[in-house]
Amino acid sequence: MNQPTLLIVDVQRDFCPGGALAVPGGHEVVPLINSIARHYRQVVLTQDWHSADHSSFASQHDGCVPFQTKEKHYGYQVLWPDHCLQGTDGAALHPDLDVPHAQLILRKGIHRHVDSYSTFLEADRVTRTGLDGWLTSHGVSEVHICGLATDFCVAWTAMDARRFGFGATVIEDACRAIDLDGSLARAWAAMAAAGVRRARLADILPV
Ligand code: VGL
Ligand code: ZN
Repeated sequence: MNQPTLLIVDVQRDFCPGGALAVPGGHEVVPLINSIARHYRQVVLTQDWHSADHSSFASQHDGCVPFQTKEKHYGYQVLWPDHCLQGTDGAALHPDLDVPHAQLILRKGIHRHVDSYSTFLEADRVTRTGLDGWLTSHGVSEVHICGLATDFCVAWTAMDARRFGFGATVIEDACRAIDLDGSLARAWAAMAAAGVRRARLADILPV
């Protein structure tokens, strides 16, 4: 199948206003994603899915506060508020997301000591989620990516898609960013350097 697969990244309650790690305007992507998803035959959803003692949480480090960085064995890690605890309402997909034909829901960030922004490779840059193999077994060569947050999970997913040899396009108006100390501009520059294409909904939707 030559059609791109749509990856819908982390459109979960905790990343929307009122949630534990709310992305500004995060809920706005829901109707936009609903409108494009039906144009894709193959859709994959992802969920950030942490244990309550996950090491990316500031609460797990004495004297640390959310949004500071800390050096870990695999590099610098932003410490986050507790979010997307496995099985909780905050970790649920946004209730208005309407993508009944999605084939795979992939949960990531499940290992306590390693974060995983990317849907392909965890932050140690070694542990695979298996998405590359899943896509390859389905004959997929290209992914379109939307969701939350542009500068973290969307960007890392898009760059890793390139690393595994897939064509990758981020649908920018179907994403929202956290934008921590310039992280959004850095993410777009890194994505461009990795050969990630950037599109808008109007480029994707049939006229
Ligand atoms: C995300 C921060 C922490 C994301 C996940 O989905 O972009 N950001 N965990
Ligand atoms: Zn997380």
